[in-house]
Amino acid sequence: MRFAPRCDAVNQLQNQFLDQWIQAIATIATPDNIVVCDGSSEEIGGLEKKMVADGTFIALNGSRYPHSFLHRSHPSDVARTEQLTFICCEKKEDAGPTNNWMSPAEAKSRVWPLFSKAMAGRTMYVVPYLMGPADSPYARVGVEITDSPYVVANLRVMTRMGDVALRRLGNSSNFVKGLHSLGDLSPERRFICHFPETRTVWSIGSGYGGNALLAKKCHALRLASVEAKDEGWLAEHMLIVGITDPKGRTTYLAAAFPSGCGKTNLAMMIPSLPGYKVETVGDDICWMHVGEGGRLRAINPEAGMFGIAVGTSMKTNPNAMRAVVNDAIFTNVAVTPDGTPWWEGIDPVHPRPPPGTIDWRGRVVGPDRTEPAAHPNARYTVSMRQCPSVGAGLEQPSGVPISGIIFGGRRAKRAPLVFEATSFTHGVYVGATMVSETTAAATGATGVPRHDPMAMLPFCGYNMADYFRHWLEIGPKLSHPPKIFHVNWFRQSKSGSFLWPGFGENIRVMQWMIDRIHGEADARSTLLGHVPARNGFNLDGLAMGGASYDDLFDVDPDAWAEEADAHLKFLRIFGSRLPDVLVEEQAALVRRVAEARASAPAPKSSPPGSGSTARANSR
Ligand code: OXD
Ligand code: MN
Repeated sequence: MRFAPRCDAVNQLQNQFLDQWIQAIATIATPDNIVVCDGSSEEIGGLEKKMVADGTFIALNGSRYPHSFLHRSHPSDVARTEQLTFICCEKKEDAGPTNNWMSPAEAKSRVWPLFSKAMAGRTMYVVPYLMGPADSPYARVGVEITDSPYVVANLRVMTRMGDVALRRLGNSSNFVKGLHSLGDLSPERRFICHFPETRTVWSIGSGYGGNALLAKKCHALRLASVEAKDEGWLAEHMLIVGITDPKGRTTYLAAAFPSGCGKTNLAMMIPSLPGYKVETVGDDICWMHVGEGGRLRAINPEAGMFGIAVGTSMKTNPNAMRAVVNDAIFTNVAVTPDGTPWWEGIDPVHPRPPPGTIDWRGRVVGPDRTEPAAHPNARYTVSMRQCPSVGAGLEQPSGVPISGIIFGGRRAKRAPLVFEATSFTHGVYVGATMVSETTAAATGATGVPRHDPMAMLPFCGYNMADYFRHWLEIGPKLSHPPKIFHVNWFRQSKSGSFLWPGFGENIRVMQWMIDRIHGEADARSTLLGHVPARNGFNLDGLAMGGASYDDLFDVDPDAWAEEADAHLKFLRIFGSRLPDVLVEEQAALVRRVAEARASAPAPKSSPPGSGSTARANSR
């Protein structure tokens, strides 16, 4: 039998709750050593050396990518595994029909034993972290125990980690307890279990970011969404961006897109229109409170980005490219013979990797190879502070005021480029009935349309019917509610090309939204809500390859009749727990569809036609 070492550093913590928990875990997991991380550069330097020595990290070209590393994961451990992710609350109905549920008792008998001796021969790292700016009343503390030094290195970038978090915690028992072990990395023994009632996470069998960096999806979304419901705030899968327009006004918006649909690109877009400036506050997670003056105030709880590399280039996201040239961790990218990271789309002029490139699995890419060299979900981890467009909002303790909320899906058809909800309640309906095509960020088939309400399907830690109700209850608390919009950068022509150029041109859509927020832009009413008026949307100087205003904004009543049926079918899965008002909104949509059908001129407007914008991963 192995005995866990006592951790002297823990005794110095003077937090009996943390001390007891660490000792309890060590007794079960039997690590060889325990290290309580302070977040210092000496500490991370030592860990990096160790990881380079044992092959966990490969140092990249030190002059082109100083202090940057490549990590190759196990080939079966490359994305979030939603089917192995569980909400372990006492009552199944509190997890709701969109979550996998496991009772706490079952988790104790099925998952807990997997931690037994799981850290034997390994070091157990105790990683205190703070979500949110150090001085923010909205910031929260968590502690992740992990046996993965790769996780420690990532958490150091993604959160405010180490002493800063311990100082904030003091003697309190108020912290999220995350326990993570790589286990044997077998998908057969992989579980990501969330216990909202005890603010605990158990994750075993995966080193992948979304499964293993417990501060991120597990704490800042799944557990925080439950806390937010109980306490009257919102924890959302949203970017936060500030846009200063030529009039000198800065307007902050939060935007929910499913994983891999371009949140990072929008958060740090370089606007194509003169006179506009973008300030990046967050690229993935947003915590919003009802602040003074009845406005939503948003903080980004994270300090770094865990972005999708594939498709990122100087053309699609120059700010991300500039952010990752030093102090970055790359996961599952390819590497060129001179030690620089490479991925599909990095250089639109040279789509093939240079000769001698090594793929994400460590194999040389031959000249006839058709398979991608980087994994489609290859990632970079980098501090938000390295992003050239980062703004002071990132460190603003009270957050930034949110004037607009955007919901966005990836839809080849049906959803127009942008529309505005007619009220806060209608906006909640629009978010609740969002549909988007799946991407490589989660395992499983890609390109399959699915309902992903508010981009929170994989991240809401409780019954989504209650989540919708919570959103509906926030509205009346706001004397300045945000306007709510829906966007779709991904609409395609009949020939399968994107109709909208996306990226920096998205500022044109933001321009219309901002002008709407300030009561200045014209709109046309449709069965979905308001779309830009024909002469109220800025297409000046835009090469759209023959696509027109109608192609972008056409709303086909026949297609939306089918959509409305699909909305109802989806909403019905929540049974009597669903707020009635959402069913009423669906009935109102059906009525508007019928009116539009009755008044539709014959023949119908032409379907999206000949646009020829090049394909890209996310826009
Ligand atoms: C992410 C995701 O990593 O949503 O942000 O999967
Ligand atoms: Mn995400």
